[in-house]
Amino acid sequence: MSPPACIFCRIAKHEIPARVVLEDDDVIAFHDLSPQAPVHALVIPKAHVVSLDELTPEHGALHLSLLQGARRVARELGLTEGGYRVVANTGRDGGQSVFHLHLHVLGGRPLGWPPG
Ligand code: DGP
Repeated sequence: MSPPACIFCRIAKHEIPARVVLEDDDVIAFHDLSPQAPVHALVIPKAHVVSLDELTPEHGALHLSLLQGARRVARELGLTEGGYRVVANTGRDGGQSVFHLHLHVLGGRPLGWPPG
């Protein structure tokens, strides 16, 4: 079910604009509104899944679609050679602020570790 107020559900349905990088039947990827690196995109399932913690075996091939989506975004945005980071902030302590599962794909500069 898709909560009417979920901003990422609305992006997935093209009800609100986003700079889309790629899209298929299962996932859509778009540039982050508030980039934390020279390249910062998000890969989301089109179906509403709250967080990585709610992505279960019942979601089947969606796991693969999301990971391959991140890889395809990295290729599309020129990150493959230099490398990149894929992050799923999950829940309160994980720093999640939008409660529709998303993979951050970050790159374009050396990224620090550990995260804050
Ligand atoms: P997180 O804190 O892990 O839940 O990341 C949510 C990200 O979503 C954050 O980096 C900003 C981004 N974001 C929030 N609202 C929008 C939006 O309306 N459009 C786009 N493109 N990105 C958004």
